[in-house]
Amino acid sequence: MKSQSQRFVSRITRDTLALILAGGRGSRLKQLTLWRAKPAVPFGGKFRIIDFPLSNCINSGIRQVGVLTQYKSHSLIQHIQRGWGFLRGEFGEFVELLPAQQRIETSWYEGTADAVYQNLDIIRDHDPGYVLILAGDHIYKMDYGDMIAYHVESGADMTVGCLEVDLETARGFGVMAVDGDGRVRQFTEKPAQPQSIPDKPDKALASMGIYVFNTRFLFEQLIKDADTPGSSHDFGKDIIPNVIKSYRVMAYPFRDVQTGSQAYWRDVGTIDSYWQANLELIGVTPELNLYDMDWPIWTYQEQLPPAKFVFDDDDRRGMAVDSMVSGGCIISGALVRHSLLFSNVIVNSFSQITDSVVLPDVEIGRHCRIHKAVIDKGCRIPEGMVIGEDPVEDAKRFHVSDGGVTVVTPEMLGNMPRY
Ligand code: ADQ
Ligand code: ADP
Repeated sequence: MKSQSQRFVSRITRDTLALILAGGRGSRLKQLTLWRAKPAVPFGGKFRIIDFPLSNCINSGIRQVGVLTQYKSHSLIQHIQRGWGFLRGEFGEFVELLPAQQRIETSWYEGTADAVYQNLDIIRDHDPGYVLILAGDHIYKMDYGDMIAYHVESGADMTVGCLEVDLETARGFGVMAVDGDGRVRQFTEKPAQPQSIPDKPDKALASMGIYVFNTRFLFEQLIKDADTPGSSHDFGKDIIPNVIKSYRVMAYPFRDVQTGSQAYWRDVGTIDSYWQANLELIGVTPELNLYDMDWPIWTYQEQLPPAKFVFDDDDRRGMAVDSMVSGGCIISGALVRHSLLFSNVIVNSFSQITDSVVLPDVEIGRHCRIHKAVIDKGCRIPEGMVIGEDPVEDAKRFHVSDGGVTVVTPEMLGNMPRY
């Protein structure tokens, strides 16, 4: 039987509309976001990044979700249409696409606040008590019910999800200072000199870019911001620094429910962090457990046959060790080591893949050596190609990141781009 507090949480999550901001490009992911929005970037063997906040909503009991899209949204829209249509409309459940469509202004979405403002009439129509605003481009597992309950119990007008990060990292975030009650007293978007937490000189309190609002309060603030000359219409730059002056804005620390310590949360905003976060998953006990059936990550899945490891004609064995290999893959007479293969990757004889992330629908010819690389969706790697052994050579035809990860996209090989 549900306890009183579970009932309370389920009542407020049912009264919440989640809006996932999925319009940003994520330009630091370089060629991986040339043809797709960052939330549509494949992650973890069979998912796309947006599946994480979407799954968090579903697992938290939030079944009314709008996804705000703009930049290169084709693959994102297709993914959501194919994979996220299972909610029951007749019970008032939905995942709805909200592309920039010039409903109010004759412009595309400007900042993140403008993106929400331009959908005010749609939000009004759904009439939720609370609006949960999420970023579509982070990897984490979080029960939003706890955050919304905290928001309601603390009598807040707005609540900001936050994390402790290193001072250096904090420059890329909204950084806040809170008082003893957890109320936000200062907020600076991407400060050059982030302020540290009083008893932790090397840490700062950073915004996760996720917010709970009482709906009426959100409307008031968005309408006020829309009329403010010079505003960039962004939550981090404009709305939060403004509302903390006169309203109750609370900071909600995101922690691991079991351990109480900092929870797994990754921005995967750069090629290096993307490569690393994917490869971390293949460890024996990764911080992000995708095998946890209490918090499943949902996605659109194609119907694919199992991965197959075969001896080639010369009896050369095809194998993968210390790796994750998704459905539809065929490894024939080749060796895959410490790598993550997404769906439908074919690796031919005499080839070796190490420390690499290979996105879906890639074919790797014979006698290839690929090391420390990210191979984008749809690449056809020709026979004998060597990637990741000579950064100078690689930089001439591919992209090499600061951390020495080689990124190869179909266009660099003369193949058609895939989204
Ligand atoms: P940024 O990381 O700079 O800062 P931003 O570019 O504003 O984030 O994008 C936030 C989210 O909104 C992303 O999911 C992005 O895809 C989406 N988005 C961006 N512009 C959009 C638009 N015009 N329309 C629709 N969606 C859009 C923010 C906060 C910081 C916080 C970090 C945490 O401003 O305070 O610390 O997120 O990552
Ligand atoms: P990164 O994480 O690499 O910095 P972001 O997604 O944060 O990339 O976006 C980079 C910049 O592009 C931000 O200043 C953001 O406001 C802007 N931006 C976000 N979405 C869009 C969009 N749809 N069209 C144009 N510019 C955008």
